[in-house]
Amino acid sequence: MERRLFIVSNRLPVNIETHDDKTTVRPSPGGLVTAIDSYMQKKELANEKEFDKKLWVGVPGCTYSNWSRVAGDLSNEQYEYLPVFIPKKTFEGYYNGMANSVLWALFHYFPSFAEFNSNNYQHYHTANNEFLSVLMRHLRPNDTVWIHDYHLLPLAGMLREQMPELTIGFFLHIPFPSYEIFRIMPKRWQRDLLKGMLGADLVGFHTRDYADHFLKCVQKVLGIDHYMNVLRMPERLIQVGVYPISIDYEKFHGAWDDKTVKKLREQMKSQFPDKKIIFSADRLDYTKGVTNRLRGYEYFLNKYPEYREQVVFVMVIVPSRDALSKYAERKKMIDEFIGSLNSTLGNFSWQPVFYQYNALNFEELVAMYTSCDLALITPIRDGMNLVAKEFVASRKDEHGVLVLSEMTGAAKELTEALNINPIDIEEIAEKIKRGLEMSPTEQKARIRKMQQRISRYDVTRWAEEFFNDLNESKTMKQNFQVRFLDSTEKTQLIYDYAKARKRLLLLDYDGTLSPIVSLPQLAQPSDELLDTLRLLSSDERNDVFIISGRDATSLNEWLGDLPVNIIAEHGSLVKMKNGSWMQAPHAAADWQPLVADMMERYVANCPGSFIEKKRFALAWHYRNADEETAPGYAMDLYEELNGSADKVNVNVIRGSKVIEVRSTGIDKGKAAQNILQNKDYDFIFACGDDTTDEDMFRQLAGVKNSYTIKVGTEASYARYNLHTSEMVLPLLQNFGHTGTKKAELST
Ligand code: GDG
Repeated sequence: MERRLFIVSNRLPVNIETHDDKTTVRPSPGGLVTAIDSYMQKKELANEKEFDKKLWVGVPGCTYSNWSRVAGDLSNEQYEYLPVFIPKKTFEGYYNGMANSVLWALFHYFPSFAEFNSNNYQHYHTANNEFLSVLMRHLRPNDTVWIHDYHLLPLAGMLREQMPELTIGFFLHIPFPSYEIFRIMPKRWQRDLLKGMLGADLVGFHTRDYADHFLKCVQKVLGIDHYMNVLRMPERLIQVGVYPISIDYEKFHGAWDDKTVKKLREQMKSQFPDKKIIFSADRLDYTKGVTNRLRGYEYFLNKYPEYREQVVFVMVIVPSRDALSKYAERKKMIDEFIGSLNSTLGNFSWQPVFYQYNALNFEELVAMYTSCDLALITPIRDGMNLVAKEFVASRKDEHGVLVLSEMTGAAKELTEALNINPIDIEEIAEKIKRGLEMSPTEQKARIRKMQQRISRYDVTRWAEEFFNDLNESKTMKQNFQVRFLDSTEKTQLIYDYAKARKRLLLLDYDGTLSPIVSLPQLAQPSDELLDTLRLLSSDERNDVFIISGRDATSLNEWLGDLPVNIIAEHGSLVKMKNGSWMQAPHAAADWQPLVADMMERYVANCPGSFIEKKRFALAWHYRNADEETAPGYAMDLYEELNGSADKVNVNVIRGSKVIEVRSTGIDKGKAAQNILQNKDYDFIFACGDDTTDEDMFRQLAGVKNSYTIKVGTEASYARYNLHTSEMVLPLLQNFGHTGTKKAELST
């Protein structure tokens, strides 16, 4: 079957222009197109072709009738374009109202600029629905969909509902804010938007900070935890990753030698002979810090007057979102500031700022990048900022200084730039001076290092890493699922048990051998269970392990008389049958007083909750606490504990209505691994109900002759699910019964 990739973004990468009643259409390939195309080329060259067809879904920026007139002109393009037509009023509310007036403002930490309006929120959903409708007309279950940016936060969730099997990636190009900012939105919006994003299999961000903010918001708002950046929903897993976007390095580096670029560069230099040139280029936006940049420049000229007439600032602003009043106001502010600065500091022979409110073409832009002495990039917030990377890549001469705001995603990678806090006008002035006075040797060293990094991690690599992880998430999805053991598989399981010569049985206790009860001490084993365990463990072909998070004392009290092996506290303590207890090398308890203090506060505030003390673990249970309020306390405690976890070398685990803390390096997976090292089993059976059992299932995935069983209806790394713990004992009884009839079965 044809393998297809659907790219979804607000706008289609095409330019449609109508002049004198004639409409023309031209593809306008941006960074994303380059990234995807070069990734695919690379795959094809390696004979690993992944997609047969590429389709792009987005708003075309023209009317339906204009599109119909020109659509044929695009038929030979690499992409099939699927236009989404959104009624004007809906588009206005979706694009200007919600995306740009709420999400853009809030996600860039400008909460006072956010204009909350429930009609616009509704329009935002309706518009996302329009994208959904177009997609649903074309999609097949084995397709891959890659959704881009803040305009389309709900879309992955909408798609997932309709087509659970789809592979969906989502990438956010702007920052993801901290929870304190995110929570400013109405709660319903917070939940909807996050749930929407969680429709994807892979959610990508530019930086670790943005990913961490997202994970925290998901935990606070939806109560979903992550383990190593994987979020677990009842029915599936979602991976969260960091993919700093980059540029087409060769395009910018190679442009140095382009004839037109060369000519324009010389023109620029001869226009300002003997002057240092400072350059900046950005879209008109309040996030870009343009007025502060100008203030910093003004401060520099006032503090260091010897630089007057020795320097010019060439500033390009690209018009953007002019329908919004905030943007029109910004334009006015910039115009006025520049007018005043030029008239107060300038004279008939020198103008401090040269300003253009219009985009440059590619050659002009690179000519500016390569003729200036210093690029001054000062956003108050910026997801990444590609201008900084483009400037560095363009400098084939290994000259020029980058002054870069530490509030950009790019600052995390371009560590050799001169960093500034964009609010600090004095710092901007000092760094301008430092940059203009930097020796050519230092400039070269800094630019070289940054070029090495950008050329290695270019836009192709960005796409490659995203797709690699998206593919991995497909495999993860296949391994993590709900699959109930049916009667044929059960017969096979029992048959395999019967014919095996050396068997390993790993049995969790609470929720598996015994149902969950209100107090841990009430979960005594029934006589029936004890008889079954006795029967199984008396068969010399069997190694039976009770593998539990429980304390050793109660396990010993209840099961100590049986010839079973016991693993207590997730592996901290082990007792081989008829032997004595041994402690795992990593087990430690010195952290307990600190953690107990934290937990005590939660016991006081959350009536009904209690602490279970084990030798090497502490568990805060809230199964008997108020159902409404307890999960909130659990989340706070979890977070507080996690904040201190690294310092004291512990792991914090969220189980079913319990938060448990134990020494690092101890889990049921590692315990299972230790057992497997010692013997060659030809039948392995592992059964458990809790998140802690997933470590064991993951460890056994792919191990020959192994059957892993999850008790419960949630997705799991286990091969099979059993609905309830009541189904476990009859299965074990079947084993016991069959074991005695081995001869009969094997004949
Ligand atoms: C969003 C995020 C993130 C600028 N002036 C001219 C011109 N440009 C081009 C640059 C660059 C692009 O515009 C600007 O890229 P940025 O990264 O700075 O910002 P946004 O477009 O707002 O993008 C941002 C990005 O997504 C990618 O994920 O980095 O943080 O806000 O490519 O070259 N191009 C031309 N003339 C100009 O005058 N031709």
